[in-house]
Amino acid sequence: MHLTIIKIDRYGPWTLTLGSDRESVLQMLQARIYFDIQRLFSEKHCIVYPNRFDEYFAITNGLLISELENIQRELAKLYPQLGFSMAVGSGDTPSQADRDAFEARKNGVQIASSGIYGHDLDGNQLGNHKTDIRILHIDVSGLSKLNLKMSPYQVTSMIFGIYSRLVDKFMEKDCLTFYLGGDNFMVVASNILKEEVENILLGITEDTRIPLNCGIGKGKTGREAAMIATKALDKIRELRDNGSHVSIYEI
Ligand SMILES: Nc1nc2c(ncn2[C@@H]2O[C@H](COP(=O)(O)OP(=O)(O)OP(=O)(O)O)[C@@H](O)[C@H]2O)c(=O)[nH]1
Ligand SMILES: [Mg+2]
Repeated sequence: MHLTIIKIDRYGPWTLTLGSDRESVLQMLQARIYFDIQRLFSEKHCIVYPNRFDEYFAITNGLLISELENIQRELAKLYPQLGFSMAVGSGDTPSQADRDAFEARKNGVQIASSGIYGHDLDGNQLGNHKTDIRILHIDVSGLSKLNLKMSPYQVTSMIFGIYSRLVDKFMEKDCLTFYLGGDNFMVVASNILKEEVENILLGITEDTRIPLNCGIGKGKTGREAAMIATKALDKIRELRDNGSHVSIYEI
């Protein structure tokens, strides 16, 4: 699979130039940048996961290098005060792709216009459309009921506890977990078995007493895999409405 990690260049030093009354300005800017990055990649059937607000992971299977260059140019036009570099990584698992992107950036291997790093890629494609991407969409079952018993901040603490456990457990399986807001997480997975997913989620529920549901989807592009994972999650809700209790559903 192929991942592209987009980074705002020299962001730290640049933030200092705004003076001390900068935090609200930075938050507004980061929200806008995330909007534009998600928009530009989504138009090309990729999905982006935000990573610590100043870095973004895009699932870029099937994207052309030229399309990546176009996105980079668009971002430069929208934010002339900043620079955006991209590191492309590939691997059999999401963790390997993350590692590969990291190495390419570290070694300064530029594959296209300045600021796009990567190792050997198959032609002009950032990935092979034939390789399926697998995404898990995980969410808390019945968060609304918990909202009646817990304060907003208690809910946050609970959600972050789950996030931390998901990150650790799925990292052991070479998968990357992202928090998407509310009670939603997506795991970029490779060929992890459904039983392994089940064991991880049951373990977390045992620790936290919080039930989790998980939809699993496969697709040729990031957006397609995410869409099918969400469809699978919605199917669990539909089954529940009809009286059957299933917590993992794969399409
Ligand atoms: N990012 C994202 N957030 C969502 C999605 N659906 C719901 N949310 C958020 O998650 C919160 C909880 O919604 P639900 O998960 O539908 O509520 P619930 O009571 O847990 O219902 P069930 O999950 O069906 O048991 C909502 O308030 C939204 O903030 C989604 O598909 N993606
Ligand atoms: Mg929920």
